[in-house]
Amino acid sequence: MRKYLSAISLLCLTTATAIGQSHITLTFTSAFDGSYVKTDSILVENISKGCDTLLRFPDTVLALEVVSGIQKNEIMDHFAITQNQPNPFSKVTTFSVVVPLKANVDIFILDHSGRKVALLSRELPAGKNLFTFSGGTDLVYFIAASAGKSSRVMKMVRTGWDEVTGNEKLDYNGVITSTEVTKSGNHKSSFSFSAGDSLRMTGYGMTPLQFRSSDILFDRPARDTLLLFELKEGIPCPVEPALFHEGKCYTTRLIGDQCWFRENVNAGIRIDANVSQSDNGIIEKYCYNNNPVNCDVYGGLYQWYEAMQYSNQQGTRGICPEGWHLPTDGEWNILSNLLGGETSAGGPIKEAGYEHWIQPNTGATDSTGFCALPAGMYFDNGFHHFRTNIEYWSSTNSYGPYAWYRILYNNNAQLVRTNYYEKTTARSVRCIRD
Ligand SMILES: [Ca+2]
Repeated sequence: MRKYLSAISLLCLTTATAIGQSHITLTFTSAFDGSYVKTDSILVENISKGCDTLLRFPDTVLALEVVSGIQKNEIMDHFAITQNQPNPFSKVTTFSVVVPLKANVDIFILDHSGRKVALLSRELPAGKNLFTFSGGTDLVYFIAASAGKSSRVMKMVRTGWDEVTGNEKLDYNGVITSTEVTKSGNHKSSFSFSAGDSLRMTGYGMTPLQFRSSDILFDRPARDTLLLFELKEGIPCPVEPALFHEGKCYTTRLIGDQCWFRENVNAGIRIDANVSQSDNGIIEKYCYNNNPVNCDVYGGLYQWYEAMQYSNQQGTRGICPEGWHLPTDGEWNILSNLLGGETSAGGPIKEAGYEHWIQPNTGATDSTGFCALPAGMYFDNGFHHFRTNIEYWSSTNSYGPYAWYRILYNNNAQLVRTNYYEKTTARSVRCIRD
């Protein structure tokens, strides 16, 4: 990720002079596990205005026409980079820089890590100035062009490693003088944007294992910006892609027809686990080993009555936000059956890899994006099974001191349904949409 951050800071430097323009260019790129991946589509929602627009690959640039609030600079509005052709490209591609008036222009080519691989500084005549770029060993490049107070960014994508060559090369091929002005990116007439509006941007792509993946970014852009989606498996629920609950942001995942939290609930105040959670109007949680850092990563651990907020009704809201509830045993069954039943449903919902799960983390693909983490549990005056198990409550009573819950293990792919240990055991909670 450090590589991408350096790319962003570099581009911020080259675009910092863009304030005052009446167009803002948002350029999107995506990574999975730190490596560049293709962004299939991007949903940009203007939360302040209630309108949205969808970009589809290879169109990953959105030029926002700022309606008001920023002083217009009519002439340099038309300063633009046209999308390179072809894009994606194998070895050589062309693009043009449109200059409305003769100007000194700096054109940088940056690779995906922000390293400057080519630079061309010269006076360009008014018109469409043509350039040829030969790719080197990278799969994604950015063109950054600046003239006076205006700057623009454009992304170029390679088709694959097979065309990898030596050094990058940037050539100037002259100018086409024309009164026609080409703007960077696509202008969406139905999509409006004013200075200060908040955008929610959802990027979609595929993981290297060909699972659908997504990420959500929030921004209130005031200048040209390069935005990086850090894609995770699964897609968010259209009805509520992300939400705040008890001071924490959660993202959501659509699995079949169900909409689940992607993170374990971490609501309430931490108390030491030798003190029982109680019906006191305050959500209380335990953190594994009484360490708050474990709550930040793995979520809180809740006794059943506390998770239910002292209701006995299955499907009750409990510690979930309004519009959500604690999943019933039947809702867990629907998820389990969708994923092949109790013997195999664990694999598609466990986070893959060994960052949190101890090896072998059998069957874990997280193809659903549910991202179950091995939070362990608290019972019998001790914390147990950290990084090897997670147990999720259902809101369905079994009998007396028992309720139904599900267990995931590091050494098999099961999603086990059981009621074996009492409601006083502290377990993890996921919320599901009403
Ligand atoms: Ca309480």
